[in-house]
Amino acid sequence: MYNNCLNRSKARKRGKCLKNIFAAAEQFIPSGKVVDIREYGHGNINNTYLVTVDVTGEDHFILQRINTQVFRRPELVMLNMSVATGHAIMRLRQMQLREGRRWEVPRVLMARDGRDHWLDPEGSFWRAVSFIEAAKSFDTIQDIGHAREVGYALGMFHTLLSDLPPDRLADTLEGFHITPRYIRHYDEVLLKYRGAKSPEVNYCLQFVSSRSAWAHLLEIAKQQGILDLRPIHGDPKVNNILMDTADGRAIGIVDLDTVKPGLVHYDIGDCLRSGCNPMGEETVQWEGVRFDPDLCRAVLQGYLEMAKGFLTVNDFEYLYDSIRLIAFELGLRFFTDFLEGNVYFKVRSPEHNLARALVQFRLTESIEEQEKTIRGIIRDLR
Ligand code: ADP
Ligand code: GN1
Ligand code: MG
Repeated sequence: MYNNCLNRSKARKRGKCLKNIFAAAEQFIPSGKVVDIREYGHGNINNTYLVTVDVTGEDHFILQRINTQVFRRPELVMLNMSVATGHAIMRLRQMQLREGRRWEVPRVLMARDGRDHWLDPEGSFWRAVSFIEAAKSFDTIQDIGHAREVGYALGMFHTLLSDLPPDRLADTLEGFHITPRYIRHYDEVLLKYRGAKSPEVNYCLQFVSSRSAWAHLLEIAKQQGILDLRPIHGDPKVNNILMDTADGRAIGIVDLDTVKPGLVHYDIGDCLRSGCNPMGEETVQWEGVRFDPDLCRAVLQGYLEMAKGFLTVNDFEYLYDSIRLIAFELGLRFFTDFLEGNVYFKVRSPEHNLARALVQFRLTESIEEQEKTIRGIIRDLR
């Protein structure tokens, strides 16, 4: 269940937990007072808070308790964040942004002891980042213009890191986006599953088994040297992309915990599976989920406007498969987590991850049904 103490009910536990959040927030302000703390955003992994302080000029910041069940080496997450943001800021200074555009990079804030994080008495890992003002993120794609900006944001991010040697980044989450590893884990979990086999569970079981051989293709292309490792974001879904509240243009991308060496295909696939599903990944009406080709064209147009220059012929060859694969992979990750008893993603009910898996599998089917159209869009934009 959502393990967030601002809404946790057990009074004693909640009291202790609140004390830790306030204590954590205070670590990241050199002077002044914390005025308010509230939950922020809808991330599935960390606990995120917006902190208001009475310091003029810097009146808000983002405070996060890193989920160390997921990120076993949070110090590496912080190291990557500082390498990636440092490089992006340097590149940004050399770049001419188009008229009227802004691009913001979240900054790591230091704790009073000069470190980039603070451990509370219970051992929780807290970090703070600068708040990007006058910006908003959406959980679902709003329209064609939004889709184009979401693509632009990913293209901008890849451009800013395109000359950073990937080996300067650590692997913060081993196996992340390595689909064959998710399949192996799924097989192990399935052997132990003793729960009910409802029609929905059976649909998912069938769905995975009919696609698991194909799911190795990006990793095979990587091993064969057809696709190269580059710095990637890892999680460029719609709600990690911030839009300017004044003009609706993309101004930044947050959630840098999964920045690491990887295939840009993981990012492109993730951005498209998220940006082309107008019903969103949390809908309960999974049967109505559809991959929208017009949104796909817009996201890719926005992306390629920035990134076309560094994509190779081979990169283009694998674009369609990466869209299909990352939707499938996320469905598999949600479904495995459901079978395993919800140990990874935050959930609101025991069936939440099953509902999310159904959405991604239906989205995958819709991508498959429209293969010709999607390949046509990619061909047109090359
Ligand atoms: P999680 O890893 O749990 O997804 P995120 O880092 O994505 O956590 O933060 C959750 C949400 O908070 C984001 O989707 C975004 O809307 C908002 N957010 C995060 N960092 C910032 C920031 N620096 N400025 C403004 N909003 C932010
Ligand atoms: C998680 O943290 P958040 O909500 O931005 C997950 C992504 C999934 C996403 C699905 C580290 O992202 O991989 O695509 O949920 N992040 C991690 O909503 O596993
Ligand atoms: Mg997030």
